[in-house]
Amino acid sequence: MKPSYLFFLSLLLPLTAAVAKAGPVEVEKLTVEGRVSPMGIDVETPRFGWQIVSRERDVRQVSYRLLVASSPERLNRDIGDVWDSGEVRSDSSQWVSYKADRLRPNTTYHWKVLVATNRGRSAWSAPASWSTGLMTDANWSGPWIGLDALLPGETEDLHSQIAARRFRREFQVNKPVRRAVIHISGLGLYTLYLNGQRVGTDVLTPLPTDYRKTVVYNSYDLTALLRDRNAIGVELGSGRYFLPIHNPEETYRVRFSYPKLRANLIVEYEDGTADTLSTDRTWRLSTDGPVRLTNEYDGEVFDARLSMAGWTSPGFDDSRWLKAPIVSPPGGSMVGNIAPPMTVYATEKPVAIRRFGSRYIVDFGTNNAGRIRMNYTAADGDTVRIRHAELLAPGDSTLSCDNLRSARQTTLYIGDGKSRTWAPEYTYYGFRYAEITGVSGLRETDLCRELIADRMDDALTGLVIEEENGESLLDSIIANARRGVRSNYKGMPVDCPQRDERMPWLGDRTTGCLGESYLMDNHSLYAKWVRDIRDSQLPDGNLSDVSPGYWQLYSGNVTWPAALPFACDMLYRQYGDLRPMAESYDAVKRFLAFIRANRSDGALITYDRYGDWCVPPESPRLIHSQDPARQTDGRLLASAYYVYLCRMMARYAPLLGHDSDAGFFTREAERTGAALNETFLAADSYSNGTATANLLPLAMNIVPASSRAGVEESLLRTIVETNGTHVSTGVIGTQWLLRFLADAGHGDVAYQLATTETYPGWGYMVRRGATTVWELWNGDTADSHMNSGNHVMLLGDLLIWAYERLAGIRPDEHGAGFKHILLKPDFSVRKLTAVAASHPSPYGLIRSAWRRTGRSVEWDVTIPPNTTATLHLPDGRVEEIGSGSHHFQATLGR
Ligand code: RAM
Repeated sequence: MKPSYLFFLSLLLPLTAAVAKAGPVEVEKLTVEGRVSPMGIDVETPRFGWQIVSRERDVRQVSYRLLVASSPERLNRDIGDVWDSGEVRSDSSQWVSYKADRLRPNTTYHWKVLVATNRGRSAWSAPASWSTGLMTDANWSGPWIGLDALLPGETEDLHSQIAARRFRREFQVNKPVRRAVIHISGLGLYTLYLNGQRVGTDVLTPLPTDYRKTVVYNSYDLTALLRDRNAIGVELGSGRYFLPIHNPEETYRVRFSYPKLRANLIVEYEDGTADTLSTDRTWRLSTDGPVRLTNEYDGEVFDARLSMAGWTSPGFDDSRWLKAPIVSPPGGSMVGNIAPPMTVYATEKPVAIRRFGSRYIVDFGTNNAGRIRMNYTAADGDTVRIRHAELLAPGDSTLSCDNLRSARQTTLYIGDGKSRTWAPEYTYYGFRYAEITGVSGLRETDLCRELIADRMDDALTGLVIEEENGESLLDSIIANARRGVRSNYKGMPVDCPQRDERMPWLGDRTTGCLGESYLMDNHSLYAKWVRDIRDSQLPDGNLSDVSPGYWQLYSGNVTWPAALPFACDMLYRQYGDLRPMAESYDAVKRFLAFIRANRSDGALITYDRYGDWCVPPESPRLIHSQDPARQTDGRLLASAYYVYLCRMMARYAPLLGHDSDAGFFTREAERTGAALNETFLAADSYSNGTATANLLPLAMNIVPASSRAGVEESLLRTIVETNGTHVSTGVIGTQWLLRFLADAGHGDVAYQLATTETYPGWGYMVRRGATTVWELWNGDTADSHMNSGNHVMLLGDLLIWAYERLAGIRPDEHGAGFKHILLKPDFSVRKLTAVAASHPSPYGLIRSAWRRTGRSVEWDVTIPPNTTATLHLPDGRVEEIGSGSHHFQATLGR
């Protein structure tokens, strides 16, 4: 159900209720590296965070004391034998670094914290814990095992197909066990079983990386599952490691190798001794299981007749299985649990099932990404076929698969007459519709759709917008954005979840990552992704436009790789985490040096690869406009982004101890900005006067003061007069559009652009039945070969504008992670009567809800303890507030 405006008003109640009986201040939501109780992380200096809860107002932390103990008992007795921070006078309650002896691998640590505030002291928080992984490659034992060969029936071609590899190993436990943890990675994808049970609820593990550089592994606590006699079973699917599309001529596709497994199970006994069980030749391997063929794009073939009942339990006869061969390692360093693995985050019933002869067309009501789980008994030898698509063909009785390109998106299930629930394990599909054949009768209870994405908290990230005459179309647009963003999170942000691409294109997320952070807690995903991007860097500084670099596209353009510094900046701005930028600073610097050395002529940056990708074209069928008047000079795009990035580096240099770089980057920005103006600015308009050409220099503050008003007028003319207040921008321009208009006092124009129901626009997509965001403004009419129904790149800055300008919530320039908040809604939009939103910041929930009646505005805000805010009232007053809930009334200024 959609939250209402009143719901947001009510959000301040639980805060008070939670502490009604306790003292004035409490501490909760303890995190390590931004995550609640993470397991198996390899961070040497983890950082702690906590939230303060209080019914008092204006609460500020004065000091904290943090204890880390080696056992819950010690912690309970207030003994920090690993680390006792002592009382530290500081208002930091996020990203507080561990400062004690080196952490041990494969160890659980227990911690708690108490704080003193200006309103009193808290008691100790409830205890929390985290555990370390193996920390370094050297701590791993045992080789990788697998089968470096294709078997009969397997192929490595345009539709590569490989059967799942199954591994098993039995072992005995003879002494009382204190703790048993397995550290495991299976490439491309693995599922882990112990004693007949699937371990955990993660799916599509491990997270995707460039396996030559980084291999992610996961750690699972198996203590409770161990018996005297045990069996481990692991199954491997191909994922991205065994190339789903192999075309020797397409050398940009990275070919890794065949599926392989590495695991270390460490059993610690009560008597203080320990055993490590590692993958080696004593493990058994079989390719005769039911998962006959796996391919992320094409799907999976499951032959239930080959089920091998009991293969993950002790006592199964594996005497005919192979002794697992030792294979070469993938090459990358092992990195523990870098971000939470994916999971099934929602299960949905179909909204309609229609029968056409022997075929059933199932409609799930919305476009999304996941898989169908069947709860259907197929007769022995019968094949159930499930095909998936985003669209129906005209007539609505068959799927329209043209926009999937070569991806088959098909599950085949061959029955054995037994009842079981089944779903493909090593793929996901982008779809709204499915066609099912090979079943006799299909009821709603026979199937469901499981939605798959990274684990992320998206509670309390709502936004409600009311117009004079009721609901705003913007609510539907944001719902579509939310669905699209989530379905494209696949351990990396991919461009689309359906066709034979699903690639982590950088440019799609440059600004997107910031907007997405208002919909869900995307910190870990992007912290992981910036590492992926760094992994792709060549010695000369160049970065691939796709990272992890499954496609090696080193075009050396500026706008796509800009996602690296932009994502680092987002992580600092939204979460207060400076480490991603600290770790990427050098990579960004080298990238900018590469651009300067190889892509410039004088001060101007002269090379660009994608232009203002996907502007609305001149004809409805076209994917890319051929009309030069709609396109923006690539030199302008590249130079403007270069200026922006140099300024960003100048801002971060002193924060990261590179003070001497600041001057250099400032000069670089000035030089290139001046060259840009010199080359492109004439008669108060840049270049050929596209909206993007005038917008970028304005939004990035490159326009000389004397021309600002004129250029702004040119931009407004293009938007309003030439394009009838419709977007005319592509992926690049749209990243700046709405925010600039709102900030320049054209809130009504921004709102109209965002909500217009006629082509082109996001509202148009909604009116045409879209339930996600299209790749193309003309996604309903354009050629299908590059026309995904579920891309998020055209969102541009829409989400940022909605949360930061309409609801008015954003971190202040000097208050990274919402330590200091800027509350500044754009009350000027005439059509709007009320906006309410909440944002779960690292410090706690921020809420802003305003309503306008005539010229009078009522505004309720709440900010969490240990934050402050500057608040801009509609009558021009500016107030500084402390934590708690505040009510304001004001009259709109002129
Ligand atoms: C398309 C992708 C992506 C975009 C690139 C340039 O193939 O889908 O969204 O970044 O092109």
